[in-house]
Amino acid sequence: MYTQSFNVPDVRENTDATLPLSRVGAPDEADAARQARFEDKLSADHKIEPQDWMPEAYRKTLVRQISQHAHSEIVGMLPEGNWISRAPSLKRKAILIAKVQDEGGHGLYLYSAAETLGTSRDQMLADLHSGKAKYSSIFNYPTLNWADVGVIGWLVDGAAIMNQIPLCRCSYGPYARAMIRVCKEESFHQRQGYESLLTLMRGTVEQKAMVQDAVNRWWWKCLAMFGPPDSDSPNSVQGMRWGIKRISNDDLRQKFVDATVPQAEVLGVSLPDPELKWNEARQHYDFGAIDWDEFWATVNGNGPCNKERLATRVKAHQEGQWVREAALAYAHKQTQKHPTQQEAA
Ligand code: FAQ
Repeated sequence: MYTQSFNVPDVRENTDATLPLSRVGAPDEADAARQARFEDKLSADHKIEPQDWMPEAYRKTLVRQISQHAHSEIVGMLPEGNWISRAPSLKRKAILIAKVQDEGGHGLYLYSAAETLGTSRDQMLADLHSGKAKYSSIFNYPTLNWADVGVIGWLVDGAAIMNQIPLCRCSYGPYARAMIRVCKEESFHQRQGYESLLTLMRGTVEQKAMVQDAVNRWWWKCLAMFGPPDSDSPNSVQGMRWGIKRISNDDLRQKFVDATVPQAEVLGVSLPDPELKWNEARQHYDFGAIDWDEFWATVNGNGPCNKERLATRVKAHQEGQWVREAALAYAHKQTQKHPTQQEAA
């Protein structure tokens, strides 16, 4: 699996890049000054931009997180995309097409943000297609009925927004700016999902049962989306020190539960957790234990749909080869025809 932990060697100019920091001797003055400027910017809550010096471990961490995020967006198109041809009305079909297309757009903003760190999109996609790169666990579960589409909007997009709002304040400028637009669009996704479920809950007994069944299947998976408990999260401490992560996995999970329980009440569905209860002393909902074995099995490639999702992505990429070639050939032709215009652009 794709694992770039924070303890990668910190590569510095004019040093043996293969040695970890502890073995390269005292940093020279220029290094110390660059590191100090970087730290000062973080302390002042200023953004780090692509042209700025940054420690190699910070760069790698961002490439890891942003590329995983981008992969999640494009793999995340598949479970809902499965329902485009079976949407129950023209209105629902148009909304769903727009939503799935938005997710593709999010992938593109995120790949572009990651490319500013010096890793090519081809490399990131190769890592996804070879199974080396991670993407969100949530997209390895099947969408079995139409209510799953509404529940993905309500709960999966809801969890994604909860996680992504703090990323709008991430210390890396291009990621933070991409997140602002992504969050606005995710907010529409969440509302459309909830509205679709409200409509079903005003329908027949069968439609209500379909919603409850979908909620039962997705609830625990959505709680796991926020990542392992803080005590088992190897990347959190440094990610927070660098201002990449602003709120911990457990705190975001709690915020999501607290925000979602009242929404479930309005909708008229129950959440499948007998231990879910308001805790007056904590002023939060208590909730039951997440099955972390299942989460890790899914993250490690053994969820119900991992193989299918990856195969679909690889096939789409291969079948799109001629489009990429045609676009490159067209761009090349335009450069030949109008060299000055291209330069000006
Ligand atoms: N699935 O130490 P931590 C969406 C991995 S977008 C798979 O806590 P970190 C939109 C983690 O990578 C959803 N792997 O890691 C949409 C790490 O492995 P590594 C995606 C997971 O980075 C909606 C290891 O476990 N959102 O839904 C998961 O500090 C509807 C240890 O974990 C983002 O990517 C997981 N759920 O925190 C699209 C947001 N959780 O890399 C279509 C940006 C953890 O060391 C339809 N990412 N892992 O080998 C983040 O905020 C963070 O990366 C976390 C993980 C919170 C996901």
